[in-house]
Amino acid sequence: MSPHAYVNDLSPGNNRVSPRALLSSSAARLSLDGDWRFRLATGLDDLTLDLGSPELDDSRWDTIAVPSCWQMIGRPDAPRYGAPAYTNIKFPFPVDPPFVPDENPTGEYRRTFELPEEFVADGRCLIRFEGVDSAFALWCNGVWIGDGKGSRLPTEFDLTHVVRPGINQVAVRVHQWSSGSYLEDQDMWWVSGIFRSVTILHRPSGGIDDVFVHADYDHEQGLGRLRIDAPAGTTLTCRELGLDRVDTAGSYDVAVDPWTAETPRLYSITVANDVEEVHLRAGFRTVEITDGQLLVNGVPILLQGVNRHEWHPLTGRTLSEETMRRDVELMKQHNINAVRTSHYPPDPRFLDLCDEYGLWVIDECDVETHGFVLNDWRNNPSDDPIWRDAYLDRIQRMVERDKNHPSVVFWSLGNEADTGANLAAMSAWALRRDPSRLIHYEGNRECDYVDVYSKMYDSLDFVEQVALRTDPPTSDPSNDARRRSLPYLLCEYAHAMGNGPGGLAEYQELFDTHPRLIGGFIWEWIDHGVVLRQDSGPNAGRLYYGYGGDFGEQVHDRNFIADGLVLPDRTPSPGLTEYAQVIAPVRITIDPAAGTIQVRSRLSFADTAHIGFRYVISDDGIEVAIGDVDVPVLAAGETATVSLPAAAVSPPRQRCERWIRLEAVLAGKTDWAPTGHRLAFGEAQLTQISVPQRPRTALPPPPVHRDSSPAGGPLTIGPATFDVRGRLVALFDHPVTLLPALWRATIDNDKYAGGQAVETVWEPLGLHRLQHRMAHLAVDDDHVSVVVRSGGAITDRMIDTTLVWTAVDDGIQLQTRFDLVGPWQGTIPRIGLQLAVPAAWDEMTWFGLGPQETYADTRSGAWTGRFTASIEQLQTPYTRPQENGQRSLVRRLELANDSEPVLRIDAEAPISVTYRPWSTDHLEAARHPVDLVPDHNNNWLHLDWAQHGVGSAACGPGVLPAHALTADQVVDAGFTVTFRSPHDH
Ligand code: IPT
Repeated sequence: MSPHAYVNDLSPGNNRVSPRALLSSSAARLSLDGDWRFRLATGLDDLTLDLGSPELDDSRWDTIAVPSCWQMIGRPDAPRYGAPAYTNIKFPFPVDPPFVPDENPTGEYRRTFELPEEFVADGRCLIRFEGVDSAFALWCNGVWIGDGKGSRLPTEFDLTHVVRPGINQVAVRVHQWSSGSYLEDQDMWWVSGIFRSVTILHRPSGGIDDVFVHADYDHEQGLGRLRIDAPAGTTLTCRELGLDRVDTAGSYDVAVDPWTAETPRLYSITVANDVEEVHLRAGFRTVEITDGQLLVNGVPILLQGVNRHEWHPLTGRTLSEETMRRDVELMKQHNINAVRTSHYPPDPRFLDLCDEYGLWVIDECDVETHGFVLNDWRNNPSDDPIWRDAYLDRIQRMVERDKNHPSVVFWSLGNEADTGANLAAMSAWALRRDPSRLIHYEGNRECDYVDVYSKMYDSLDFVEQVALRTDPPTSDPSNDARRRSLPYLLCEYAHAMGNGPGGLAEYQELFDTHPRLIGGFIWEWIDHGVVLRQDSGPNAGRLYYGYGGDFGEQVHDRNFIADGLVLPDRTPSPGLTEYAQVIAPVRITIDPAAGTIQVRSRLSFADTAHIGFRYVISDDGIEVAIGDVDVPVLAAGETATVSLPAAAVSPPRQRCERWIRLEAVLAGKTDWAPTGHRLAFGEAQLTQISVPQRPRTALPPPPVHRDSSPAGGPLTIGPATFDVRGRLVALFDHPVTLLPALWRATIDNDKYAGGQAVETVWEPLGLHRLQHRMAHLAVDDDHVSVVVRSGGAITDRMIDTTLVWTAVDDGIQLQTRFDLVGPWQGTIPRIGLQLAVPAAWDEMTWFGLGPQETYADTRSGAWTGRFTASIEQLQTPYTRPQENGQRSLVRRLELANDSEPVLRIDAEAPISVTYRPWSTDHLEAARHPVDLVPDHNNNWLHLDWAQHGVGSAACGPGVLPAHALTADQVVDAGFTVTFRSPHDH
């Protein structure tokens, strides 16, 4: 038999120790993290034959850090060991299970370590690998020890028979591809190596190898019940609960504060005997499904979650504790209460953090066979008995490792592996081993071996049908009654790729209304960008983040890997701020007519004692009063109504738009945010000026067009100068030009099937390459009125833009009107004007929604105010450049040059504004943010009557009708703005 048989065989591993919990213990341990000798072999024909031999001279080998992913070493400037490769569903090798190609990059690792006497004095000495991707073999002191698979799962081997006090030597051979790869086809980068920690553990004889803490909570009695599975003769101590070295064989009813994600109360416990002490933290809670609802401690809960992959742009799937903590803190700061560990068990320290900070966890097993779908699921391992052991092995290793974490409420069998007997067997095993938790698996549509009806990316209509139980029945009628009795979960929805996701508020509205809906998890947490450095051009030297195809992959899935709520460097994207407000712990509704503010708690357990309330009153966006509002402490789910503050009741001194905003902020500091951190807000307009969502024009339809007759020479009307054909050339002596614009730099959601696919609708109309004709010109003493007809080559569908310029006292007014010409149908990206203004105008101040970007269906996270930002700050650097940075409902804006205002624009009714240092064409052409270079002469200002929403069509529903810009809405379309010189004010 070949010495590498394990690479291609079905065994989950050989010679391993039975799986058990990861315990913090008094027994000796030695970390093997640090430098190892390393050599990368090209494949099985290139191996070091005596790799395991202590005599092998490896002094000329490289050194590599353990843990790490070898493809990430040296990035961005000096990568040494191949490159990461991205595929979503496709296997990057022929689908010939369980075999993988001979061309199989293989990392050979060696190191020595000094073992203190105590490790060998008695008992056993183990070595534990927390994660090795994807298959590996181990030697110690020249002896073959065993092999393993299951990349994101722990593996332990017994070294007792080979180790000795003093210097010992280990060697590990790690193969990028193995039979295990068929079960690990997650939507992520293929990277390899010993990517989590390695430890040597002393297991004293008579020690405590494993502990299973059962900490239930009886909400009716307010009692916790503590039961421990531990070796006979061990004792249990929990000072706080008055338990002092009681027998672990007993069961203890104790008055406790329960654990919930909102109140993550943990109790330190010690399990001990004469030879060993292990320390754990118990959280008391009981999880159950009753009447189609998910109850924790008897209370229905709503999961407001994210799917989290483990990623860092420099280190790949190797994460520092600091990075994990950052993720958890960012989630808590943005009101997220749940994590699905898509699609594998995370670094175990992450679950400690979830216990500590409070997050509900769906712990997902390392199983995904998605690539088989591209071959009609032929030979899918999920239903093939030869793979059964491999499946069972994986669920056992996950459950055993993570069984003591109160945060884990669901075991998930895996992702996108279709359905089959092996998955059902995993479920049965988990249920037997741990009846206290629930089983999740989205692929089991019939719901005959799961506890929750889980789906992905369903439309609002479908979700509502499920909520009302009017959805179609199961395929096997005998499953229907059970499925209808289960709660429904969107384990993935709202695809956060690029600009978006839009329409979160509508989903949340459904979740908040129907008890059967227990919430959802946004896809996904982070853009998995890989750090790169731009090597030439004006941005040479700058870092950016690569995606699929940037590493020479022959097959790849482009930027589908950049679909997170945080950018690769963990900067929150506007989507995260939007989500935070949509799932805020309190809903604030202000009713100016009644003079009241209503605050409703959306919490399930905690009261609002930790939340303070403060109001801000602003006149035309300028803050005129701030103060505290006394809101009584609300129990979970309660509502209170208080009066508007007195300052809000007195009328403003002059005619203006007066708004009040009530902010809910942290009253004191928490583990995850400082005092004053904003959790939610609500706002209302106090004065009666109405703010239409879309302006209507006062201009009549354009005159029957005829060729314009050039006037005598350049025209000047007030501060505006036009060329002979009526085209704007200057405003207040600054060069400014203007043209109609219908295109936006394609967002990811515009490209895919569920959306108004650009390729089928917008491109054929040539909206990205409009040609223009001045179709009409009329001039008198203080008016210039023109009609510009614009259209794309080939088509007779065009748009007439009427522009009427009128000199007014302190500036010049522009009235616009947009009329579609020909049989238009469907959606249009935007309708408005694109102005080229001087590049020196580097700052914008606006009165409208802000501070972040907003689109028709992403307006929850922004409020009405006056905001200032540099042109740089106005851009959102999406990992793949695309339309971004729009500010909506803008009534007034001011452009400034070095903080010196140069141009003011007042809109009669609110418009949308986008300001950027490059044109839409330039933005469209860029593949990465470093491809974008500010234009030499111009900045580009879009003033839009409307823009199409963003939706979630990259992998979900498109823009909802209410947020779409469709041809039939273009009736009396147009807006009026006045350009003024700020010096006049
Ligand atoms: C779904 C996957 O579960 C997830 O891993 C990710 O790939 C996501 O799509 C898209 O980014 S599967 C999809 C075919 C619905």
